[in-house]
Amino acid sequence: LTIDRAELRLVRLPLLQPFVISTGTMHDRIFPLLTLYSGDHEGYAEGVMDPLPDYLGETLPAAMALLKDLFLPMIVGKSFENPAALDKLLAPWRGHQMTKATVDMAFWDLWAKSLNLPLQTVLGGTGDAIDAGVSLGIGSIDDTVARVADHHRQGYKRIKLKIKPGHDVALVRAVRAAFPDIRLSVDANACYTLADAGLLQKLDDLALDYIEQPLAWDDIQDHAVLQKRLKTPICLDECINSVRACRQALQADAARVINIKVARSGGYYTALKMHDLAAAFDVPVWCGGMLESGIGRAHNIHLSTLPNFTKPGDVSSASRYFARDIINEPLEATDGRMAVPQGAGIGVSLDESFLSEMALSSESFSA
Ligand code: OSB
Ligand code: MG
Repeated sequence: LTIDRAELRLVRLPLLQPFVISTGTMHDRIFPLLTLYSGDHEGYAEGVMDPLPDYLGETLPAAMALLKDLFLPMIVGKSFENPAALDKLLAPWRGHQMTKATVDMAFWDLWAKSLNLPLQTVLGGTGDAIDAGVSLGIGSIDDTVARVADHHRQGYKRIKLKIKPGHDVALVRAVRAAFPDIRLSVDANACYTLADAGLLQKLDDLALDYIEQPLAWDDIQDHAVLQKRLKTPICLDECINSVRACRQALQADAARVINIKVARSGGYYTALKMHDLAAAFDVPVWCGGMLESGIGRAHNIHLSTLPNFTKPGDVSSASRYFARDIINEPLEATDGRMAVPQGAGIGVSLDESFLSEMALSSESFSA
């Protein structure tokens, strides 16, 4: 498969509501949108790195520079037998998983389209719909209970509450009191330390499905210590940025649930290895989200059809985030289920007229 050309656009999509997590507030998504061309086929992916290094160390300006100066010149005009060949070329560069994943994901879409197969099929997934969960940003207790009620009514199969110090035990108690039976989890985005173990133990009585990334973003060891003191499973997100980190977390019993994000893994190969490794440890996984547009969301839906994705992920309706998406197909949950977009590759197409309005820049790369 020869990559004839690449197009890199920087797109800005305003969020309908600000999204607040322990590390900061997001008002919009600004992301690289990459198209790879081969013959009549086009493969798409979006980057999920933030403008500033808050969720992980990567940043948007660094990603744009790496794509323009290194990764795209390396691959345009070249032929790759399959995604493994591309992965081999990118893997030796250190770090920058989200940037590498942008290239990798676009190539998997292109490759699946060249084979005329849905992405889920080349990844090893099956089924025509997935369970949808939802991630609710930080807000007041009253507002959070109202949003939980709304999303529960819409049928979401799991509701995740963002927490931070001063916005944790009382909030989760209030939601649990109002909804004794729903599947509930919390995500701290790395804002506690082992000194907060006593506070986190108070969450143990609230029947949470798991507590996501309570401690530092790169600290597997402290999570293992904390897990010994909690009944509730710990789920790791930020920490799981390589197969080795995934294996070490599983071996240390630092994570009894794993959130898989392809972007954080550097590409689908690593994500698939993490998926299989977790299965070998009898640890369930689910697919995380990064407030993606329809392109990233379509990738996430395909990945979520693999067998060890036994917990609902953060793949919720696009209309919760954006007044208008950059794809033509509506990706909406119905009764807590999200249909897998049909057709070859990720199965969605770009709304070019809307994109031309929302693109801040565009650059084409040819051999
Ligand atoms: O920790 O999973 C996270 C959004 C931005 C950065 C980190 C995270 C999140 C979410 C939102 O939880 C998931 C989504 O709705 O896409
Ligand atoms: Mg998380």
